[in-house]
Amino acid sequence: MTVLEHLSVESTELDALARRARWHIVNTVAASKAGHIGGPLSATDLLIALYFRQLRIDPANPSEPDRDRFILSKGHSAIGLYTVLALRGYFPEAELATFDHGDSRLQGHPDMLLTPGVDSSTGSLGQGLAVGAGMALAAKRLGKDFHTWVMVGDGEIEEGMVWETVISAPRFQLDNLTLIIDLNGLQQYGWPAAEGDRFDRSEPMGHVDLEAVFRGFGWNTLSIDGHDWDAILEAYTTVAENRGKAGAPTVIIANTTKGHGISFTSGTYKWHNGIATDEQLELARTELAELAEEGHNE
Ligand SMILES: Cc1ncc(C[n+]2csc(CCOP(=O)(O)OP(=O)(O)O)c2C)c(N)n1
Ligand SMILES: [Mg+2]
Repeated sequence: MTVLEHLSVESTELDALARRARWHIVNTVAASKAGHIGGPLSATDLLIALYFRQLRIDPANPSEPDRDRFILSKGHSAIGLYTVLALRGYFPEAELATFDHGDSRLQGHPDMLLTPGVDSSTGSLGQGLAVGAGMALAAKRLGKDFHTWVMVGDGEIEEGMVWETVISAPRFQLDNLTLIIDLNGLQQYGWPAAEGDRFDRSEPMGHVDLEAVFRGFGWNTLSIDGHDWDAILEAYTTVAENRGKAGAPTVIIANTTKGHGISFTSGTYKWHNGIATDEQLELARTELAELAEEGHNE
């Protein structure tokens, strides 16, 4: 029988898991010689907390109809999702080594037809929130109480399609839908040289009061530090407590740092993607030294 429940992993263990995940991300991308770094690293803590504390899922039954859903709309951060899915038990951590190989289940962007635990194929930015709203609406119509979570990037929300759903979701009273914005202040490139490299978190949404905008469209809003376990867990708990009561969808605006957790990748668009050298890998390993000794799925 399927058991759908969330885990109650302590913050200290979440931290160890996040370090392990960050090591997998930088190491796997280096070994596969392709993939993204900065976006997966800014999202790691949010994803670890979601999968180890919040989602009601059963890795042994990835298609269980009543499971909570998660859509990584910023699909280029696939290696971040695969890493967390592996740690959570959907497939062996060793399989991460096949990332982006032609015959692998772990393609460069998530494919729901290939990878256990992936609820929607993504990669073309802007689409995931609309898919998630469809799932949330279906849950309402079918009388099911699963929750749908979607994560977007801050560059991604420049896509117009995102806003079609931001406008419509409150009209359907989708209080079973939560959007996480990974507000890392950077996207793929910096500003043109004439304007200088700003590195001031002002790009791409720095001039927009996102909380006010979402509130204006009828959303519940939470704004947090996306690398602070207490803040993340409190926000997720608030969402859980409002389940079926909030009357409207909720957005968690998570202030993060692109490339967080490793010194040379932190805070720069230049590690949006990239292959670490052997020396850089060694440095990353040292910095993430508190790696959990044993995996959860080895
Ligand atoms: C429709 C679309 N346009 C362009 C791209 C190429 N692309 C991949 S990642 C990226 C930048 C995304 O920035 P952001 O949403 O801020 O993501 P993060 O900072 O979390 O990596 C771009 C332009 C894409 N995948 N899809
Ligand atoms: Mg970004």
